[in-house]
Amino acid sequence: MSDLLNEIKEAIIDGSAKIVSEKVTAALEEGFDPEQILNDAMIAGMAEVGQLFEDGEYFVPEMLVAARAMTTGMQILKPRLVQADVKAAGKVAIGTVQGDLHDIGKNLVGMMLEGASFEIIDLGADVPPEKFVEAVQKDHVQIVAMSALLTTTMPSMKTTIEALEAAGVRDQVKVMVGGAPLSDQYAREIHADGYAPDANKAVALAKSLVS
Ligand code: B1M
Repeated sequence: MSDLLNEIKEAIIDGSAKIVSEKVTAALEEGFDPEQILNDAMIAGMAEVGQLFEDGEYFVPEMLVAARAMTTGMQILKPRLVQADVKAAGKVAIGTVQGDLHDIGKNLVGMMLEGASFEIIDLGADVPPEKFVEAVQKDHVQIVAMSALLTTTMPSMKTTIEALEAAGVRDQVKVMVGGAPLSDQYAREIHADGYAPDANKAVALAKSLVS
């Protein structure tokens, strides 16, 4: 990997938003592909942060500053990743499920969907089932997109799908799910319409769900 990408990765691990900002800007000026900066440097850095947490070397505060540094880098990359078309491909309500505060993956998926001309209604993190239901009823979205990063919050996806059924709107929307602990099998078990392991596949899935 190039020195510059390595420096971005290290700055994510160190949680230095300032260095991430400088180096991502420099990498773009040098002509690096935004997706390469994102995947090879930034996401790779976050994976390492997760490993350090698992190994007991990092704690929540370190994860938090790394997340801030990641968000800073994503904001710089956003205009290059998102080149929205005029016509919306469909409307998506996206959120991280109840009890879960991890929003970086959700934001990334939202950003990529926006880049693929979807209109995004971002419900944020820690979203209770009724908020998703409300988005279907009031905003008439075609897709409900749920993210979960914790094994303990995955069941909230099932609860949300049940809430959509109880409100009588399940047939009006497609439900897609994603997040590190999820799998295709889990998505089928909870009767979601699709699962995507990463942001690019989420775009392909959303397109197929509305086509
Ligand atoms: Co936490 N955390 N965290 N954390 N955190 C993880 C997830 C963990 C794996 C770390 C570890 O142990 N190795 C672990 C979960 C274990 C488990 O349940 N299996 C964990 C834990 C335990 C916790 C706490 C419980 C810690 C504690 O308090 N003791 C706590 C829970 C708080 C809560 O949510 N209630 C907690 C807190 C936090 C912070 C708040 C400090 C911070 C989040 C800040 C934020 O998001 N604004 C944080 C962070 C940063 C992480 C790690 C290090 C990084 C997550 C991340 O942003 N990755 C994470 C370790 C790891 O992931 N290796 C960890 C980068 C992001 C781009 O990837 O989100 O996976 P990801 O998204 C991907 C795909 O999953 C997919 O596409 C994205 C792009 O490719 N995807 C979708 C995601 N959503 C999708 C939706 C789709 C489709 C695809 O369709 C709708």
